Amino acid sequence: MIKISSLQTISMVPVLLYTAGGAQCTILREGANLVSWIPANGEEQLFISRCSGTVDGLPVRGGIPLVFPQFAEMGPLPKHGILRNVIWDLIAISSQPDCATATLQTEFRAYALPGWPHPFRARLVVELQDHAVFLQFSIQNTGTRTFAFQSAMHTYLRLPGGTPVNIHGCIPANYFDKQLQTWCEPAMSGPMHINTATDQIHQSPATRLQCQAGAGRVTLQSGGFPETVIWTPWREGAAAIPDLADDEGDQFICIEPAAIYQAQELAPGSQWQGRLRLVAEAAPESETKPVQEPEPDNCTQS
Ligand code: TA6
Repeated sequence: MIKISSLQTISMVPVLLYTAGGAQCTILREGANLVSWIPANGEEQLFISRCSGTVDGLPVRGGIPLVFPQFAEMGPLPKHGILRNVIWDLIAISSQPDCATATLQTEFRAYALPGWPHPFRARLVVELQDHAVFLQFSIQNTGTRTFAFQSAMHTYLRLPGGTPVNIHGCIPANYFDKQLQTWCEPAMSGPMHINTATDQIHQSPATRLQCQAGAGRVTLQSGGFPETVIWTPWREGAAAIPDLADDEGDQFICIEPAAIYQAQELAPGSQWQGRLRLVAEAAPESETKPVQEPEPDNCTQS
């Protein structure tokens, strides 16, 4: 039996959701991070590094960290902003046979943080169904001045290590390549094929993307985010990340609905919403088998 000995311990207890059909997910109160999602009759879909927590001050490496109000190092705040490290309150939880929902919230007062003078309320609603999970992330401006912000749902999708990834459904748009530090034009057509370190900010939304690796396929449908980040360090980039094991670089890909170059503005009293629905399914066999070479023609001309 687990003993809860203090309020501090209670605040760290993760939130678990289940459906009657057997799906389950886990949300950490630290960062309101959805660190595990196992659909009914399925496997874990999200990646968590086994080195998470080994470096002081770094949030969990994996799950779906929420980025706000700054993306990466594009401002004076800590990398990816301020929500990843705070303890969120669980304000509601409910369960029906086919669906379970949790709502977490955190509030910041004005001038609580150097570099960010604006008060706001952040809320995350997670709704679990048998084969899907839906996240609704909202920010309310509780102050008296309009502010602009960047945001992302930094979704770490788990991969069978070493398997190339195909992303179907990308809307062609210019992208910023963070490795090359330059803007690029979109590829002509077809799925995006990834088997090497990649770090790109695409100027189009993840309206309906399918990430396929091996036999698994996850569909992402986002709303409210105009851009999409695609990042994986792959094998070659793992060693540079202190809280990632050297063999974990090709075990995840981050596909992140985002608002970065197209920052969002929020007037006093108003609310912005970003949404992400993930659906797990097995890929059709034709997409998982390697393309067959045509059989040699054994016919003899008569
Ligand atoms: O979203 C992609 C990215 O900005 C990458 O450039 C990479 O640095 C990644 O995020 C991880 O950031 P983190 O702060 O979690 O190490």
